[in-house]
Amino acid sequence: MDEAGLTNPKVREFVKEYAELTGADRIEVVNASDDARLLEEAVAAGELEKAGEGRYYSRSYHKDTARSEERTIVATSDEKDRGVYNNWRHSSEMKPKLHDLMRGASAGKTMYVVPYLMAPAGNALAPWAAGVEITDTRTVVLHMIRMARVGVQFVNDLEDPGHFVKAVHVTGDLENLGQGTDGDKRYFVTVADERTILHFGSSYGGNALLGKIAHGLRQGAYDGWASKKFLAEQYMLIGIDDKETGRRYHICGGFPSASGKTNLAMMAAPDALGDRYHVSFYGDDIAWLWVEEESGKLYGMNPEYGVFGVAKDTNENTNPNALASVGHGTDCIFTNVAYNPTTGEVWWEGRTKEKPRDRHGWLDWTGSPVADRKDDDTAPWAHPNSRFTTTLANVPNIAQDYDAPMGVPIDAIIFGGRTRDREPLIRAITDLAEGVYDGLTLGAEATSAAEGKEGILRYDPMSNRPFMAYGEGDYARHYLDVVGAATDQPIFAHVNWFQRDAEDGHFLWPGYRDNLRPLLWLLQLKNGEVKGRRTAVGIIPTEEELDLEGVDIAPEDLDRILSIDKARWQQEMGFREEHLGQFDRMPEEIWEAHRRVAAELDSEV
Ligand code: OXD
Ligand code: MN
Repeated sequence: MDEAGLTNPKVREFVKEYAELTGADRIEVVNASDDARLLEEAVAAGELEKAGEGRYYSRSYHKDTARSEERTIVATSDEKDRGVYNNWRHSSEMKPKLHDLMRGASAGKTMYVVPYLMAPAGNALAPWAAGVEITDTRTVVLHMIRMARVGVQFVNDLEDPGHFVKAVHVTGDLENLGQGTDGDKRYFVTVADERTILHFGSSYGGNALLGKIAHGLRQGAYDGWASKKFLAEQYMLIGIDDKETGRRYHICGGFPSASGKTNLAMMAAPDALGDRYHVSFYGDDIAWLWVEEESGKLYGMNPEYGVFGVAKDTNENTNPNALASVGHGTDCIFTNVAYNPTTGEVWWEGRTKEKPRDRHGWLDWTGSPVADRKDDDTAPWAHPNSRFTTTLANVPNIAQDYDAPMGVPIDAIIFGGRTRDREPLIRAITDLAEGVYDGLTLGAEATSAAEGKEGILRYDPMSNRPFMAYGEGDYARHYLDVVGAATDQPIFAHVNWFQRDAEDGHFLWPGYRDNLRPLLWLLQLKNGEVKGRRTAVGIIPTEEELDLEGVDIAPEDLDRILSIDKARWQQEMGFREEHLGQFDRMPEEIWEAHRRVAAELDSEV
């Protein structure tokens, strides 16, 4: 610690405590400048392989490929923090349990100490963004360097030396943890009122990169509520420049997983509108929101420094910017995609229409040669949750000011479900309580019988269901308070790119780059430049208002995505009532919004 210049005495105490507990052989403090050396070491040790020049490939243990929601727990010392989704447990139960699991579990290993900041340096929320992850896995360190700002400078000079998140990651013996069985030994615990994260039993993604989800979402949400200062949301964040007027707008928003959040965040303007508009990328997964003191406006920033993107279906058509961000020389890391060690190529389902024709040399995500497969073996080559990890600066349309301390003023907050009917292309909501109500009733269609019944959403409030840190009613209250305190209220909207024809199932809206069009309409509505058409569930664009230059869409399809199916909506209101009824202390404003929408639907002809 001396050698690395780690001077914060509280951090040093924390490191010593866990070095003793886990029994690690040696301690290594990491700065971002150690990246090249650590990459080399990881390649030499066989933890990473080279995927061509300046790109890397890793494979996780085959039973350790995704976040585990059942094993994820928020613990505090106050039972009032129990919510429907946060798997609350008392910290006096969980801390000893985790300490027992971690005791001696890093023996023989190096304990890496990764000081990080989940904010641009100097940001108003930086006091809640400092943390130290200690981990016994080198590839976790390499991911953290890409996903967060890493270095001792982020914790050495804290105003309060003890105000950092203590994040402990111990991998455990992956082959003997009973993943997914009754004897599952994994635990991923955020002790939120002690700002301590204890994760045991995985080395993958959100289970192991503790800055991202455990701190950036769960701990951040709890801190934002406890301090009354901010929100931590699973939102993408983009800027839209109107080159004609010189105005710049910022939109953030939440989408349940597999609803196209990364593609939206990295989108380029459609060709027909490209001369006038430019979309810039701030982040694809997390936004922290607060009211900026001087202007009184709602501001947002992406606390992350990189993208941990789902590889599946990423291609030249769906997301060319993502592909460019993982090109040669980017030092990106692929995990669990298909890999060809002879050529250094990588591939995943949806990368190209057809699989690589020459199968020679290709290994699937488990490391087995695909050439040895039987003809009828249809198992995917890449794991469906295979990922790419790359820093924000590698994304071609990264916003110029992505690293600026100030953050950006938020003009609109959008929620996007994935629903085959009922939800129109866009409906704008100008009332705060109705906007929050809409976010709380966000969901995506159940995708299999096990997950729910057809036509009934799997609700995912604000796309935060797996990241809720405290009670949902208290969360709604806090959201209303934070956004309600802003002088210039953002406009809300619900979007849906996924409506399908009832008969042949084709998508009614082309999606991808064309998704900019309804967003431009939303900004025009906020500016008073268009009026839209009022409905019980929000304002929707008229056909004339939506800029459709260069879009190939049948008139009857357009009509469908710009209309409201009253009967389906009335049915939905019943489901929503049940959904909201589960939560304690749901603010009266939210229930009023629900009743207002229901009454308007009933009174509409
Ligand atoms: C997630 C992620 O699991 O962003 O949502 O990785
Ligand atoms: Mn996410």
